[in-house]
Amino acid sequence: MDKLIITAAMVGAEVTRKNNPNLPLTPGEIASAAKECREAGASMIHLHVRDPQGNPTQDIAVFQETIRLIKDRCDIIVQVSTGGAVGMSADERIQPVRLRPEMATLSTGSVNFGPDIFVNSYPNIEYFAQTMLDYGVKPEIEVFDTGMVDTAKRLIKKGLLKTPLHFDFVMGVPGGIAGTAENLVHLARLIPEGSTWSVAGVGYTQLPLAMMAIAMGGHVRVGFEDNVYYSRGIPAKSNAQLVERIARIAGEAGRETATPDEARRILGLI
Ligand code: KMH
Ligand code: ZN
Repeated sequence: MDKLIITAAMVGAEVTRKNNPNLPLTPGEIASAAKECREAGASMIHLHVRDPQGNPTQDIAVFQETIRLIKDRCDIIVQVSTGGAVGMSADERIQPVRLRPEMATLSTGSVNFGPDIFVNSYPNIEYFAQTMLDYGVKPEIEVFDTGMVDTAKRLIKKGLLKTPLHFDFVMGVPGGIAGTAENLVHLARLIPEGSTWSVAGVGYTQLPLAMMAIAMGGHVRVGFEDNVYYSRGIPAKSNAQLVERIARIAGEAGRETATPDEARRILGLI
């Protein structure tokens, strides 16, 4: 098995300080949290940013400043979000890809998202994939439900996605695929041979799905975007605390965590 890549999704678009008072919001806070996560064993961050009021934004200038501060502090891989927040336009969401980050997310389908809808029309998926090709940015395919794997396969056939792909199975979103063991095994079997994958379990599914991924040879995403608790009713002290637990469990199971450069090699970034 490859070494384990831990991705920290530290900010998200929906979480607030009411959900967890330790949520990083400003570029400086996000950069410091990224360094802590790196020291705890993360090799990648999935990056959302906020405006000065703490609301989600895809403003390229905020991304630029945040990435600059992160790179000042550590060597972690930065994967920008193109999902942004529910209701944002495609043009708004695609902006950070123009900064040529190492990776960016690409959701390959629409999904009910709690009471809302996270809209990804097929023409917009092609637009995002083409833009990532143009800017030389490797996508992480965000899979919220099974059919999204099939859409990714269709994009490979059209030449809009280059293999090997890296998938992230976001499981347990109300409206998306449930975070069960059977579903994770099913998704891992569906993706094209030679792909890499990680799992992001939402809420209480985060830890058990992460433990499955460690055993299956997949990779793991944790962080406040998906889960603000350390255990039932107990808010996590930091994103790094969630990363540290995964690194510890993986170590106990004989699976070392990847450094950012090792992760770059596993993902074909270098
Ligand atoms: N905030 C969600 C609606 C991504 O970052 O690519 C979408 C999301 C996916 O977070
Ligand atoms: Zn996200």
